[in-house]
Amino acid sequence: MVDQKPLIGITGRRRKGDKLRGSLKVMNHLSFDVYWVDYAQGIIAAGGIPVFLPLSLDPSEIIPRLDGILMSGGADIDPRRYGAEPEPELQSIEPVRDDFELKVLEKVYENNLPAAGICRGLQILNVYAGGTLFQDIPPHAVREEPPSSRVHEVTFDEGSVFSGLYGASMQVNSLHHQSIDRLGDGFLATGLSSDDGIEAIEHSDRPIIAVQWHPEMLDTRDSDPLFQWLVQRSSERL
Ligand SMILES: [Mn+2]
Repeated sequence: MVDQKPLIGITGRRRKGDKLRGSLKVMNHLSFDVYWVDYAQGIIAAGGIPVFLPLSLDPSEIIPRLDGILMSGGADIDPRRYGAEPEPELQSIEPVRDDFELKVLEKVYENNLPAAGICRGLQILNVYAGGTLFQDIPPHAVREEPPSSRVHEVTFDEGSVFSGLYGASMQVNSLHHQSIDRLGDGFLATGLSSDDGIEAIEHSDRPIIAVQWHPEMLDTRDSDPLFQWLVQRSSERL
């Protein structure tokens, strides 16, 4: 056992200055990479060291030096990435981020790095593996309540990674307006909502799991099993 904490990369998003409240007007045209703090807090609480990944990095230079990766939440993925045309209900997209994250996942697969996905993170993992998305599923976009509100149940398959982490079922928050339609190659849907939505996936032979809800926004963030799983699996590489 090496007495060292694993380095866990976390993806973020890009914004122009005029989209950031409080940014000086003179900086309106400048780009900012932004990251939610809660993902990093979850990793820190589980014993890992979070590393925010700027979108300009070449993934082939950084991914082999990391021990694990967390694919975070964010905007819709460009449907053309999974062979579909944009529907009217599609919300904002970030092609630069799509491009970066798909290259990150190429390197994650090459290096067999442990990975966890949250919300958009689950979706980009699915798209990378050849799956598709529903572009709008309004009942799951519960955005009028605090993001920590547990609004529906997820039931986990017996014997899955998730039943080992969370038990037979759990109540989760739900902020997503998209979800998995066709599952990507190698993934199993092992957590479902009562309306048969895919809420949790795990890879059949890689250390990759992902959830559609937001554990980092729940009051259980600092003891959440998803972060513990990621830090544990990443530690095994040290
Ligand atoms: Mn949901």
